[in-house]
Amino acid sequence: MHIPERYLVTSALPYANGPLHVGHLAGAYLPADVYVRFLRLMGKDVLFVCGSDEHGAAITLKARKEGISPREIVDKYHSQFAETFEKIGMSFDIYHRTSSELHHRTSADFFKTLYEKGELTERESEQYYDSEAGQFLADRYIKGECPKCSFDEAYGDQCENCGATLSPTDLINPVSTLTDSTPVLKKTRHWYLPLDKYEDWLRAYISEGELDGKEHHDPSLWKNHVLGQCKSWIDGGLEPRAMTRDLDWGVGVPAEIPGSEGKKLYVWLDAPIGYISATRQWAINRAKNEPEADPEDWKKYWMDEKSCLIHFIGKDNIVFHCLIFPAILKRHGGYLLPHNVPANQFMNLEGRKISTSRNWAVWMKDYLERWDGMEDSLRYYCVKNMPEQRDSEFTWKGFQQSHNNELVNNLANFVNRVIVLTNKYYDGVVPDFDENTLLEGNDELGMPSYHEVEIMDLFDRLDSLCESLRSCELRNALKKFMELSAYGNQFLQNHQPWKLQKEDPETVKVIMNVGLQVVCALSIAMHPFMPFGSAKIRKMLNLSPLREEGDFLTALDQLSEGELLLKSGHQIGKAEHLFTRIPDEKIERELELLQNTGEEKQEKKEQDRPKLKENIDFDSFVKLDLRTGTIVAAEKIPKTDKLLKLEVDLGFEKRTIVSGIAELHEPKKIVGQKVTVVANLAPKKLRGVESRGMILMAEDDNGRLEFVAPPKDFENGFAVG
Ligand code: B3M
Ligand code: ZN
Repeated sequence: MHIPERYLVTSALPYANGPLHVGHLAGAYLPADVYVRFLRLMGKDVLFVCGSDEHGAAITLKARKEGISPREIVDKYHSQFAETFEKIGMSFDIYHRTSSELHHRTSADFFKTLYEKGELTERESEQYYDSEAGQFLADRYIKGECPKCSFDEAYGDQCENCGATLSPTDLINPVSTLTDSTPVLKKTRHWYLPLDKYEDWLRAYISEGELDGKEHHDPSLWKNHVLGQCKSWIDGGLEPRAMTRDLDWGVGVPAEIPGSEGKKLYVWLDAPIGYISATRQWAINRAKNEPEADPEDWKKYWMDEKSCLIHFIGKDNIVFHCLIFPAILKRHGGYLLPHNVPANQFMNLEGRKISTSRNWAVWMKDYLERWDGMEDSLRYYCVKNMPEQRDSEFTWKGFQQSHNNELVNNLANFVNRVIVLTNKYYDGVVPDFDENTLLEGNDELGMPSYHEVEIMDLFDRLDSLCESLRSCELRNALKKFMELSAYGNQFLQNHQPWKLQKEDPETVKVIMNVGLQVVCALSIAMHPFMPFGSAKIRKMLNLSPLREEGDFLTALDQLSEGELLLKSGHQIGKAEHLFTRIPDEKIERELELLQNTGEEKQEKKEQDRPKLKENIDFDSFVKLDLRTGTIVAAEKIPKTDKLLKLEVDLGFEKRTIVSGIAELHEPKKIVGQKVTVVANLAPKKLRGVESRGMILMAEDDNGRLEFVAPPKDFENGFAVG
């Protein structure tokens, strides 16, 4: 196993088709930033790249909706993203974009090499074509009924109701979202990557961490959910995947390839190559400014065996980074393959999935405006609740509590006490002390002094925190950080220097010196998580901000040698507010904004209310047989996200009814619920369960879904009409 000399770390390139929210931050950006800052503090050569993903059907779709060009859309979001990332403290070495000329060139060349090496197979297939719009339809442009759950708004690539992966021809009654017309199948030719042929080596790469029969990485360092997803894809059988599309926005297939006209690279081919073009651009930029730098320096990160490639992403991007991109890189040749892909799961918000279309999110842009100067608090809360192994939850109350109880009461309080007392007792000069000053009778010959014991303990704590960071267990590392601060507080509390100062100033010097070393250690360990706060503490200590050039490693070395981080005689600065309490009103305001007030929202509501359907005659209406009932049993249907199997008592009989409400209603909580049932709906099989009827639900545009039901004491089986 090689010990990496050099790291290339990437964060998923965000789609430039909508604003960033906290789920993005906690998923793919913050973890990478914490990790990268840590590596730099450990003296590693690390390059951190990202950029906007500016191609793909989602962008043209959005442009169409807003009646502007794709270029306008990507320009708007690209600059917004760059600003957001900068404000929240993302320390990218470059934030690039895939609409750049360099990227187009890089990815087109990549495609050309694959083509010339005979790695791509050309195939004819039938795809949906919108004759009215005169264009082939990307998967996202087609909607229809899901064959699995009958949801009638499923997309050509996925059903958002049951989560099934679909292809457009699976949809029942497909409709083009461009013109609402029925698309027709038309022949087209595309180039495919024969993933099926790579099954064996991909399996060895994922399961054993082997490549070409050699050890490549340690798979035990990969997250279980990442390995699990990859294995289940491989076990499900890999299929050739089209690498081109019929689109007019994207990277063109190189003109010298016959049949290239009108063809663009598939966005999932060009986007990961965006990591490469970003690295190239970084090298070019640097070579302009630094005489000894070379525009070819990017190759060290992508081609030198001593480098290590790490992708931070969200769980929906796993197959692309763990199977498809590695396959592309390997077949191209010359490039390193990912050594780890520490994907995160999703962060929910106040009990619901974050949803852009439903405006259920904490938008980064809003946060940065309304919570100016509190970037670290969000970083702290998002690391604390990072969806590392499973989905996690953002709540505004939780945010407030963690800020007030942990950052204010624990961390800021400790730092403040040490700085204030040092100024008060010693005019801000780090006190020297007598090694032999005894606190707890540590006076046996050859035994370390009390101060030495404390310094060793500090070393152990920092070392263990480093271990967690090294293995990318960020929640754990943050916990250890807060424990160190809590320890500092406890230490002061135990010794009460403010009571001791009069009668035993020599002992107080030892206590305060230890306290100062802990504050200095905190300023270093805090830096990956909360770089702004770290700089503030450094200023209070009258130290320069960390340079991210091995500063943590140096501190550990010093402590292990018994050397102090803050030398006696060093003059510190004055206390400043590190964090201040968040009042309830501020949180209530956020909750209100989230819960739909504001005029803008009301307006949106009018638009979002479903359009009235056509009139029906009375006879059609009376054909409906609506009855009162009670849910008597409920259970989730395995392997679905939304479906519940319900037993409903209709008085005269019990029925099995399948209902798509599992995400919002827990089975055990709805037993006993009164319901209204469409009792004469023709039976239908859903996921192997025959559903006999339908439960009436009311849904609003916030995703609230409630039972339309008679009162509790109403008997079952009676007519509703
Ligand atoms: N833009 C998908 C996403 O934002 C995609 C990531 C590309 S990483 C190469 O979820
Ligand atoms: Zn479905």
